[in-house]
Amino acid sequence: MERARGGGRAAMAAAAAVMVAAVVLAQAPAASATTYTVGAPEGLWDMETDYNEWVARRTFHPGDKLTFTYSRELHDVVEVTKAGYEACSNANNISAFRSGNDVVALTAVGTRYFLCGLTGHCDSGMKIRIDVVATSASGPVAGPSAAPLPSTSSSSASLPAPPATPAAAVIAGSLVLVLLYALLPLW
Ligand SMILES: [Cu+2]
Repeated sequence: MERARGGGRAAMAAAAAVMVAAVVLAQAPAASATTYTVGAPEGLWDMETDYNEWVARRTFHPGDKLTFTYSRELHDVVEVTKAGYEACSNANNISAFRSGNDVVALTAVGTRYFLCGLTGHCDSGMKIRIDVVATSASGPVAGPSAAPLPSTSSSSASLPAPPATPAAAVIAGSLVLVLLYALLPLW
């Protein structure tokens, strides 16, 4: 009888631990969402920034956001189709922004295309293609071969590395604590 009751308590404790762990894990993706200011830190949404290079050094996942920061007198932001991106045409635009501080949510996996709608700006390179890729289940792989630069310029030697998310360590620590608290009353 005593063994059976003890077994029941252990099972409940284990179930509670699993539930708490599930909650912790469910919150992990949201915690790692990132807001990127387009072109920053070296540039912004302007005529000088190399957006191909900027994009190549970053990985975008669902839940991330883009912020386009610019002078409203000088630029705007138009989301276009692939065809519009390639032709620098905003004739069939998906949406347009002109607040000077526009936030765009990257909600799903896929490719998004943005350009400046002012005459000549897109042709001068003011357009950006964002590939939104699924977050890998095993977490970010911060290997030494990450983000190869298309062009080797000496000025890019001191690029700040994207911050590594210690989510896995936090989750592991939480799990240990949860299990400790759950099993403590049994001793
Ligand atoms: Cu412009």
